[in-house]
Amino acid sequence: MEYKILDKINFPSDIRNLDKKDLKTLADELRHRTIETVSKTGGHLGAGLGVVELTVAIHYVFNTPRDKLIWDVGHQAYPHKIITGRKKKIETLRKKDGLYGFVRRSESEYDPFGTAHSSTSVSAGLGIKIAKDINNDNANVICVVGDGALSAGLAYEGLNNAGALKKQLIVILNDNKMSIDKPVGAMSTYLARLLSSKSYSSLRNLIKKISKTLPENFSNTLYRTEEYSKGILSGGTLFEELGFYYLGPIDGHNMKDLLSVLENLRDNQFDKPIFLHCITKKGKGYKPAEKSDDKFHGVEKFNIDTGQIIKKSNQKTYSSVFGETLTKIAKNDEKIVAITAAMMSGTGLKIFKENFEARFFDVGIAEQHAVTMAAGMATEGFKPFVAIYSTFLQRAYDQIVHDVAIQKLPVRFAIDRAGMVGSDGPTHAGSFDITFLSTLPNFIVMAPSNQAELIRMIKTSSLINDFPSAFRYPRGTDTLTGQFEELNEIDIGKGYFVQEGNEIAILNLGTRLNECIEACKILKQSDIYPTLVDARFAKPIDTEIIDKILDNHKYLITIEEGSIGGFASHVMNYINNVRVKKTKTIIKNIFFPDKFIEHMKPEEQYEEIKMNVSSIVGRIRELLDDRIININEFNHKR
Ligand SMILES: Cc1ncc(C[n+]2csc(CCOP(=O)(O)OP(=O)(O)O)c2C)c(N)n1
Repeated sequence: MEYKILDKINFPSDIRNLDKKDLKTLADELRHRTIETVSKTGGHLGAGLGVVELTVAIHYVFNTPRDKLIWDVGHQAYPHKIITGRKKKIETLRKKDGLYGFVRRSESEYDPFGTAHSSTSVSAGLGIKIAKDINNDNANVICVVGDGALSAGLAYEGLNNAGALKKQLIVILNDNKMSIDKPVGAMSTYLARLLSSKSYSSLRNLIKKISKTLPENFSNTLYRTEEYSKGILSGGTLFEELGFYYLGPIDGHNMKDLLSVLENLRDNQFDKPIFLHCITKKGKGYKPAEKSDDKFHGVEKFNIDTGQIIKKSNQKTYSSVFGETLTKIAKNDEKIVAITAAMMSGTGLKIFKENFEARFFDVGIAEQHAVTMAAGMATEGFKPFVAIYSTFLQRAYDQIVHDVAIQKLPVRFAIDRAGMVGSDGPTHAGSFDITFLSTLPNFIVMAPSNQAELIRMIKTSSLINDFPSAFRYPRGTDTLTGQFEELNEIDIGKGYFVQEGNEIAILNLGTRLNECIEACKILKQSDIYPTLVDARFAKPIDTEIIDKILDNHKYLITIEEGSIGGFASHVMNYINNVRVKKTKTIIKNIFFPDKFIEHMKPEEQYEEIKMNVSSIVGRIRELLDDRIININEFNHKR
């Protein structure tokens, strides 16, 4: 498709050469290009569509990349990527060797700070501003943060510090009244009140307020450009109390208003940071997105005309198995409560909310709070299930250690998106949870090898009342075999033999089990019959089963979808430091390599890290080839 203006734009410097009246057309074209792209690549759409005007206006007014622009989360930065030198590459988004689905420093000088987890922008921006000040560099620093991201404590830590330091940082609130699901919390209500409050509607009053609060030159300029000051208010807000100049709310899709305000911010000196409140619409300009419940927050490839997703799997996701199972168990156990940190749909908990509204808690993007709140509930005899993606749980580590593990509170962690996650890449991969949880005293850590096992583990953890427990499961789908009713809870710390063979044993933790089964089938053709064990527990490990393996096998391979220091480390610790009997069994451990794995399809990732079927076969053959070499050496020496 040809674009009248966008085709001439490669960098923000091209935009700055445009006539102001063409910026609206540029924004419309950029919006269209973004829709066109995401329909082919999949990814985050709604958020980007909501900031198209803001993106164009910021790059037009400010001197990026010298002025630093920091997008919170970074999922809304696709339009920004298109006009900052990545127009041709945009269709490689989220693919192997292609552009990243969030923001990363290595991709462009227009991306001064990597993001993907939410609510970091103010802290990062403040750090950059402080450094600039020390270097006598007066470049502007602009952070764009969403209303959803403002539910996280980290955002307030940044605002609080910025207010106290009186740095001339520009924070733009992109208020679309949406997180992924509906936004939650008192802040969301407060922002809505700011928007609707009648007392701010009179232009005369507004100007008066502004004149009182803002530096003189700024309010004078504002006065002159009356047309945009409609709706602007200042003073008396929470943000003022935090030490900011508060401006807004303004219409974040009105190019003229945006330009006037941003130019004022650029051309004036302030003795405090600025908080500019912009009202935007998530999914703006694309009807199917505007109408959908999640405003096309994250989508697969879709048909542009209809908005229909092109390929939908009819298999069940692990997340939905979790949500449905917990809902069934909760029917007979009124102590069960479910907690999510802004990921109700993603974690499959919508069904739980529909059934038990009063026992469901979406705390917003507040993982730390979610964990400590769950710990509080556990002290009162409740059975909290905290469903958080592995990668986001990293943020709540001290709460896990200090509030849960040390107090031995029976909080249940449902850890979604464990292992490789495909096109969301290293910022979203669930690589570390086995390691960081199983290192903690008192924790019980499980990893189901399939969806039936997941059901068993949810049932099991509902019965663990003396310890914290966790079960971790991957993104994606599988075929569920087995009925809820017939799937019983399991014994703590007990694995099971999937098949008994000889010479070599595979000790698997998690959903590589299918690959191991396939690998065994292939090896059988070469008369190799491995024993295969599903360990189920990373902690406590099944020492009885390990003893049996060591007594009867020359070789042992452990396999898990996580970093070094996890399951294998506990197995090796048992063998080397705890077990009295020495072993001659040769042991290899398969886990994630010591590097962050790039974004690509999950199957490509597992191929790269040598954890797919053919690699598992290859690794077993390698071990057995060593056997031949060893025997040859032995014969030779004789
Ligand atoms: C720490 C963390 N938890 C959860 C997420 C998942 N997540 C990505 S975007 C998003 C919603 C952000 O809402 P908002 O800041 O309002 O931006 P919008 O998508 O509405 O533009 C969430 C919860 C995340 N990126 N980081």
